Amino acid sequence: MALALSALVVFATGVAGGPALAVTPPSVTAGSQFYEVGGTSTPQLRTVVARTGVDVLGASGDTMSIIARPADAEGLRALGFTVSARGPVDRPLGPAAIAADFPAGDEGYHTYAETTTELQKAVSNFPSLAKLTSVGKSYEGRNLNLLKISDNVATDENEPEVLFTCNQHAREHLTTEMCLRIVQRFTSSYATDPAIKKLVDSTEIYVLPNVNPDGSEYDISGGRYHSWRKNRQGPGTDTNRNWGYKWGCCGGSSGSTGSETYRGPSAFSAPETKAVSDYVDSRRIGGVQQIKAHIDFHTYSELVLWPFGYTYNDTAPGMTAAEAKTFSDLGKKMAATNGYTPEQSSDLYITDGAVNDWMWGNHKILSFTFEMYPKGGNPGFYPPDEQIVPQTTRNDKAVDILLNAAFTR
Ligand code: CXA
Ligand code: CA
Ligand code: CA
Ligand code: CA
Ligand code: ZN
Repeated sequence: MALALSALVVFATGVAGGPALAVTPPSVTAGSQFYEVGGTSTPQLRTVVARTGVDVLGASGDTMSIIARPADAEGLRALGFTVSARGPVDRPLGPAAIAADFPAGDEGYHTYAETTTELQKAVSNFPSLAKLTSVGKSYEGRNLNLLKISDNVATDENEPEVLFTCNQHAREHLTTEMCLRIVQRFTSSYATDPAIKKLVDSTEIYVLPNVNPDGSEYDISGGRYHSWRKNRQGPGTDTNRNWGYKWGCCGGSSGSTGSETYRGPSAFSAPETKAVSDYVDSRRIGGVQQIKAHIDFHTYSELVLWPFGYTYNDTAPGMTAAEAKTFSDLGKKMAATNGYTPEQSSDLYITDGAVNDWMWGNHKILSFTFEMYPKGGNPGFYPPDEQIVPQTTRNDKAVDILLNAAFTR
């Protein structure tokens, strides 16, 4: 039974042994390998690699980690990069064919159902501090849960609002744990920690632990990991290339459905980005955006990133030199507490349609991306669950700094 069921899952997903999907991203193509690409020390060189359509996992120093087919690796070598294979993508099958939880050994991570339960527990344990709503539904119909944390939580008070979003990319599971850490800390430490109480009393904290629940559930289905990045709408859209600010403008996303950075047919074509952006739009009240600051958590590379991503320039229409300095000062201040590397996101590589450009470009929200642990390719997207506590607590001070920054805006 288990065998038949896992064979069925393999068939349905088109991974290893099943028929090729009509559209097959490199990360799920038989024969795909992890590679390290040397000689990628500048944003321009990293952008060249990203534009070839290989699956970029992270970048550190002069090396990028990617998933690619051997033919892609040859192509990169022909372009002059040093490319070293680091092993096959597929991980061994775990015992379960149905994902009641994460693969064996990683059960400390929270599935979508477990995450929802944690949010419900926060509300039942701290009803005056925590309120659970949804900003809408994913493509497959899951609620995009939003937890508000504040004193007098039922009332929309005139306090700076701060948004934390996690798991836009399916396989970046450590980020959901980061959002849950924020929920835990600002509810259970409220009564005992005066610094926490002060922040909770004076702001309205919004936590959206999973922007892409269809993708993250798919990624752990069948008792093994699938290295899935996108949402689950048709061939999958990269939600972090689907936001409606200079969408598709600048070669920082792909129009090919099979690409890992497929931007979708139009801005906000993904129900997930549409729902979150509608929610943020709705927080513009009487012409004043209530949300002042935002972090979108990703993995990996240990970076603090800020807009704009669509251009290498530090300043642009909608980004004065003074505003760019505000971003870089605050980004550096946060990075000094967690040991990440602070930089404008285009210093990594060019992106268009990413969340931070929209949050800042459309709403003047101080919007950052944190690329969490690890720094390099190992253990990549799948750190053992023992890393959850150290790698999420690592960002406590940076989160507090962002909340404090919301006051001065
Ligand atoms: C990123 C995030 C936000 C703006 C620009 C760049 C990096 C992110 C991506 O490419 O979307 N990297 S990641 N998490 O490996 O996909
Ligand atoms: Ca679990
Ligand atoms: Ca309040
Ligand atoms: Ca308010
Ligand atoms: Zn990501």
